Order: sequence, then structure tokens, then C-alpha cells
Amino acid sequence: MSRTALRICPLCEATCGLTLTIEGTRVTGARGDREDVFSKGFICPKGASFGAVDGDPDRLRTPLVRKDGELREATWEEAFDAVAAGVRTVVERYGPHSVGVVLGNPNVHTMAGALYPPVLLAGLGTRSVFTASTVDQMPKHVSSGLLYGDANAIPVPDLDHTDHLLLIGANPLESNGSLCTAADFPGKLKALKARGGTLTVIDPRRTRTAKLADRHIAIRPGTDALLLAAMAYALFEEGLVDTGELTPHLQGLEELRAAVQDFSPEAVAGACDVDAPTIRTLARELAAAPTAAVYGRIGSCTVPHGTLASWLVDVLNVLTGNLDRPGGALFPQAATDRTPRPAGPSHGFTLARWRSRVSGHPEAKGELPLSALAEEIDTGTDEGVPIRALITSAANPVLSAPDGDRLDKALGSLDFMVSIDPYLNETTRHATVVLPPPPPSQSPHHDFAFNTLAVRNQVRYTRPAVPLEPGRLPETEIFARLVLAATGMHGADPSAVDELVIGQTLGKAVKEPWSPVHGRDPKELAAQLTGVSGPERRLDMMLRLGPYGDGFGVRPDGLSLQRLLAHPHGIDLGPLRSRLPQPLKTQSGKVELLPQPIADDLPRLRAALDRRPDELVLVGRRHLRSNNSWMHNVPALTGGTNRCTLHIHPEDAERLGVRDGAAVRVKGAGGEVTAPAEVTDSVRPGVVSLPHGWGHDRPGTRMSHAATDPGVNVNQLLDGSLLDPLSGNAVLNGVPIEVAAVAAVSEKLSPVT
Ligand SMILES: Nc1nc2c(c(=O)[nH]1)N[C@H]1C(S)=C(S)[C@@H](COP(=O)(O)OP(=O)(O)OC[C@H]3O[C@@H](n4cnc5c(=O)[nH]c(N)nc54)[C@H](O)[C@@H]3O)O[C@H]1N2
Ligand SMILES: Nc1nc2c(c(=O)[nH]1)N[C@H]1C(S)=C(S)[C@@H](COP(=O)(O)OP(=O)(O)OC[C@H]3O[C@@H](n4cnc5c(=O)[nH]c(N)nc54)[C@H](O)[C@@H]3O)O[C@H]1N2
Ligand code: SF4
Ligand SMILES: [Mo]
Repeated sequence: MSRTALRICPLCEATCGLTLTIEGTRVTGARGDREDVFSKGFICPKGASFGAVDGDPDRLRTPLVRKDGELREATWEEAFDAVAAGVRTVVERYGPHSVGVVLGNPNVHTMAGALYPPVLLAGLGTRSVFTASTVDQMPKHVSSGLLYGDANAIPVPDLDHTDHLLLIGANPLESNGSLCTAADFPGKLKALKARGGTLTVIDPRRTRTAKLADRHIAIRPGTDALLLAAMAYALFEEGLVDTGELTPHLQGLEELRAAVQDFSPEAVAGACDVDAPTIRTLARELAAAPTAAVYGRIGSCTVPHGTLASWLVDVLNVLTGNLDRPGGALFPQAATDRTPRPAGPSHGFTLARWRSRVSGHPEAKGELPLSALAEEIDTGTDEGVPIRALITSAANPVLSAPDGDRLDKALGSLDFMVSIDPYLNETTRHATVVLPPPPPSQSPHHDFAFNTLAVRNQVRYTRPAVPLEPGRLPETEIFARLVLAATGMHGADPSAVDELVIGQTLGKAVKEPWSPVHGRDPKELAAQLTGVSGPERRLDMMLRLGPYGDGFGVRPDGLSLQRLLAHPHGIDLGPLRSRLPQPLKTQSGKVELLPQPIADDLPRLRAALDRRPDELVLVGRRHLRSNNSWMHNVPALTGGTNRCTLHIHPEDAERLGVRDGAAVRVKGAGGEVTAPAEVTDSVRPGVVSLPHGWGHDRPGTRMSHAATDPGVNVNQLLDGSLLDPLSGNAVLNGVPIEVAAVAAVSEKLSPVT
């Protein structure tokens, strides 16, 4: 007997609603939920393989604890006892900063990852915090922090209504979108064109997205900040700046004009390898479009001027009056956002409140660069102690961060390491304790993070589609128990963590004059919360306090968990709307167009004008049927074009004597790898491309299918020293490398007789 159940897909940022077919406790099929208020039936090949991802036999079923050097199956009690002993011993001996925390990408795809890390970090009091953000979007957080005073206030292109989309360093036809949650991104781009709009793509590769574009500009990698600065220059010079209704909310327009004066289209053309008339055309088109949105992603962030490029993306939206207006780029308003407070000056955003111990990297948003994790473990200094214990959740930095070999060794030297992870992989194989979460079908789902980045305001929640297997714990409970064990409260009831947060949040809310619960009794409010678990009670609380909430009875038709449960396909909350000045938290209460840290970084961009371009640079790429480092174990999602090959342009291939399909050696500052070449003119000359997340050939892992076609770890080509200084973000694109045909190398090496 089969049945169906709804489940929001957690496999990428698009958050599609799925209808799962379930036989017994096994997911045997998945299709798009046509009634889903957001995704309306869209599904991609990953979502269609939900059952295979969910039912992967290599997923761990029980905790593992290391005994006599070997990871062995253990009970949950043994596992958490070991966590308490391992973490507390290190804290007591070396202090809080000796415990590192690494949070990987899937934390933004689980409820546990949204609800418990803040409590863990507060409880530990450690500054050794590293997340996937610093190999991803930290530059955007920093630019938003500086412009708007809130690192999480990220404007999202109004895909459904814009007339003109300028897309930079993003390939949503493969990635399904990022920092722009939109189910059926491809369909939305086609709809944009069908309604007479234009799509411009800036990418050194002719991607599937670029093929759809009206104009594709194959820029030289790493130079987008120059190009965008030149567009801003052209707008000022040609009198095309029109900030419209934004004007009263802006500060620093004249200073901005002066700041971009060195970056004329003519001045940047050589560095970008884009001619000046084209750059001027881009600026004019942006200004002329009735509405337009500039949007940048991975290719604009993971580069040496990532923060400047991210800032300039928003600057262009401001200069053309497109920030915060329908059809432009707007701030979404999610159902679990905090109660909006009245607009006005606030605390602003501060960088570099502390620095990393070894290299002195500034913190950003409370985090240190993931690139610096290895040195923070393996290098002693007079400034403090190295990291001796590590807590990882949903992270595989051995493959996703620079110089995996060094990190691999460093992890092996720790006193203690615990990982919340379903797999024994390149990173978790070093753990002392592995705590496996249940597969997604057995977990509830709500997108706390992605709803704040969605192209339409909406809210959805799905309860577990399948009951928990015997012997499993919900991931929320695993995380709560980890928090207790790591912070000296081992053995307390895990619901204590949720009740603590509920008490604190309500206690604060009743004191806020703008809160719908101002002046009420927090205990009375807590007693009203519904839900079958701590996390559900917390969701209920956030919904009810939120911008659409029932305010605990104040607005009876407002949102609550009960209301949401009555709408299994979600509740639509309408299109994105203008919100300024409310989201601003700068000290001036305005959009601060030229923040000091940005102004201070501009000379570095100026210096890039005169840099001689590297002969050959590396960029990445993503494949639709994959996701970072953890989906190569699913046979249905591997093979075909989803391979770890080096894309190289025919001209470069010929010059270097590289044949299609033959092995090539790629050498970077951090090491070298050998991969098969794929000669293709989809990359521009001077650029080669290798995907990330491969390199599944280390011993002691349990990902049997991935190991049959391991690929190579592209991040081994990096030594971790290349960063965007403002954000600490790793430079993963535009990295100088050397390529040689393997045969040529061996000829050179073999002695001539
Ligand atoms: N199928 C699939 N989907 C995914 C993921 C996945 O691994 N697979 N990962 C998810 C995650 S974690 C993220 S963050 C998102 C990322 O989402 P996207 O940013 O859309 O992802 P990418 O496909 O890496 O696109 C980056 C593009 O930037 C280009 N590029 C490289 N260097 C430069 C440069 O200097 N300038 C410009 N203009 N372009 C450059 C690359 O050629 C590439 O096409 O995708 C998410 N979705
Ligand atoms: N060269 C290069 N490197 C890159 C990138 C690039 O474009 N180029 N992209 C970067 C980006 S954008 C990102 S986000 C990072 C991603 O890098 P990471 O943050 O390290 O994430 P993943 O590689 O996706 O590994 C995810 C881990 O989470 C585990 N996991 C899966 N599902 C769950 C779950 O439900 N719960 C828990 N607890 N764990 C789970 C997996 O087993 C795996 O160990 O990689 C970065 N690295
Ligand atoms: S687009 Fe993303 S969220 Fe939608 S089905 Fe595919 S993997 Fe899942
Ligand atoms: Mo990412």
C-alpha cells in the first residue's frame, strides 16, 4: 500500500514543494506539488531523486564513537557522554576559544541547523567559529552590513516583475539560484524574456544560463568589481543617475561619485577584457529599463574583490532607482522575521571586533575565515592556544575549503572532534564521535533562512513524512543534546534548550514598545504556544511574533503554527514590496552609500587596474545533478555530464598540447591534481574550470558509490592565503594555475638517453 506525503525539498535553495510517494517507511517517488503556493509543481532531477538521496544505504543509522582508534557503533548515551567529556575537558584545560565550531551548508537546509547553532555558540563563548559562508556569500553579508546596517538584509531581484536582469557570476540553470530563492528559476528567466524583458549574463563561461541570455559577456575572472565600478562611473558621467523615491533614504551620493572617478569604462576595459562601449551600453540599458535588477552570486563573491563587487551590485540598483522598488531588488519579509521595529538610527554594523590568532584575519559577522581553520588548529602562537576540540555540523571542509590535505592532517591532530552528519566522509572520518541525523523524510521542515531571500513572500511547513525509525533521534534533539553536553549541562532534558530560548525571546518581546505583546506576561504567552515538540513551539512563537503573526491574539486572523498546519501547501503572503526605511539599521538610519571600510579598500581595486593578467586562471562550475561535496554517492545523480573534468578552451588546449579526454596536471599554490581534460569553447580562452566537492578517495570513509568515481579535490590547488580582506571570504575563482598534459610532463621528467 502506498500513500503520499508533502515535503519541502531541502536539496537546494529553491525550496520546492514535493509530493512524496511512500511505501511502508520508504520513499519510492517524488513529484512536484502542483498546489504548493511557491513552487507550483516545479521539480528538478535532484528533487525527483529525493527517494534515492533519502534512502542511501550508506547513511549512518547509529552514533559512532572512537574506541582504540576505531569508530564503532554506540548508543546515544555513550555518544553524548563522550561529547561532554571530550568538549568539557578541552574547555576547562584551554579555555573557550580552544573549541572550534564549523557549520556547513546543509545547516541552512534543516530546522536543527537554524534553531540550535546560535544557542551553542552563545553557550560556548568561543570565537573560533567557521562556516560555509566564508567560502560563499560573506562578501554580500559584509556589503549589506555596511550599506544597510544589517548583514542579513540582502535585496533580492524581483524575478517575476523585472524588465531587465543583469546576472553576474551565477548560473541558476544549474544551481537553481542562490541568495534568491525561486522555484523554477529557468522558467522565470524565460518568462522575463517572453514579456519583452532582457537578460544579460556576465560569466567567463558560456553557461546554460548564458545561452538563454540576450547578451553574454565573457569577462576575465575576478574583475567584476572593476566592471561594475565603471558602470557606476558611466551612470554619473552621462547624467543617468536617478535615485527616485530612494533619495530621502540615501547618504553619501556625492562621495560615491568621487570614489568611482578612477574607474572609467576606458580605464577598466583592458583588465576586464570587456570593451568600453560595451560597458557604457550595459550602464545605459540598466538606466533605460523601466525596472531593472542587478544580481551577483558565487562568481562575484569568491574573488579578491568580493565585498566591493557585492557592494557595487547594490550601488547600481540604487543609482538607477531600482533598490526597494517592484521590478528591482527588494527586501523580502519572511513570516519568522523579528517583529518590525520603527525605522530610525540604530547600532550599525561593525567589522574586525576581534581577529584570528595566527594570521590576524578580522572577524566578520562573528566568524573567522574557513580558509584559516587549518592554521588555527596546527599552528601555535604566543597569542593564545590552538583549537583542540572541534564541533562540526553538516560540514565537509576537507573538500569544500582551501588546502584540504593540510586540514585533513590538522583534524587528525585534535584532542576531540564531534560531527553531526549522516555520512562518514573526508571530514567526519576524523571525528571521535559521529551523531547521524535521520534522513530528510523523517524530519520536519521549514525554511527559516531561505524565506528571507525568496522572490515571493510565503510560508510553508511540513511535518516528517515518515515516522522516525527505531533508534533514531530527531536532528533537533541531537543538536539540543549536543548543546547541553558541550556547555556543561550534560544530561538535562533537551527541551530545556527550547524553553530557555522561548523564555528569553518572549521576555524581550514584552519589553519592546512596538511588539504586539508589549506589556504582557511571558509565562502566559509561553503557555499559549502549540506544537508537538520544542522546535514546533519555537516556530509557533516566531510566527506569532512575526510581521504577519497573530500577536498572540492581538490579530486573530494572523499567522500561527495552527493556521499554517491548516494550509499544507503553504500560505502565500504576496509579492515583494517596498520596505525602506524600516529594514535599515545603520547609525544614520539611511543607506550609507560609501562606508569607510569600502572606501579604504578602493585603492586595492585601483591597483588591480595595472595588474598584468595571469596567463591561465581557474574557475569552478556546478552541475544540476549534484550538490557540493555530498551528493556523489547517489547513483541516479552521477555519471553522464556530471563529471570531474577540466574544461579548457581549444586555443589553450592546442597551445599546451592537451587532447580532449587525456589526463592533465593542474598545479596551483596549494598543490596539484590530475584530471581528464574536456576541450570546450564554453570557457573563454585563458580560463579553465574544475567543479568542487570531488576527491572521494581518502581511506576510512563510507561513501561506497562516490569512491568508485572519486574525482579530484579542486581546492587542493589553493593554499588558503587568497582572501577577500574585508570579508575573509576565500578566493575560489580566478585563481592562477598551470596546466600541462600528463604525457608532456612525463616526457620532461624522463631522462634523455
Ligand atoms: N546543482 C547544484 N546546485 C547548487 C549547488 C551545487 O553544488 N549544485 N550548490 C548550492 C550552493 S551552496 C550555492 S552557494 C549556489 C551557488 O549558485 P551560483 O552562484 O548560481 O552557482 P555557480 O554555478 O557556481 O555559478 C557561478 C558562476 O560564476 C562564474 N564565475 C566564476 N568566476 C567568475 C568571475 O570572476 N566573474 C563572473 N562574472 N563570473 C564568474 C562561473 O563560471 C559560474 O558559472 O548553488 C546552490 N545550488
Ligand atoms: N572550489 C570551490 N569550492 C567551494 C565552492 C565553489 O564554488 N568552488 N562552493 C562553496 C560553497 S558555496 C559552499 S556552500 C561550500 C559547501 O561546503 P560544506 O559546507 O562543507 O557543505 P557540503 O560540501 O555540502 O557538505 C555537507 C555536509 O553535510 C552533510 N549533510 C547532508 N545532509 C545533512 C543533514 O540533513 N544534516 C546534517 N547535520 N548534515 C548533513 C553531508 O554529509 C556533508 O558532510 O563549498 C564551498 N566550496
Ligand atoms: S530545484 Fe532544488 S528544491 Fe527544487 S526540487 Fe530541485 S533540488 Fe529540490
Ligand atoms: Mo554555498
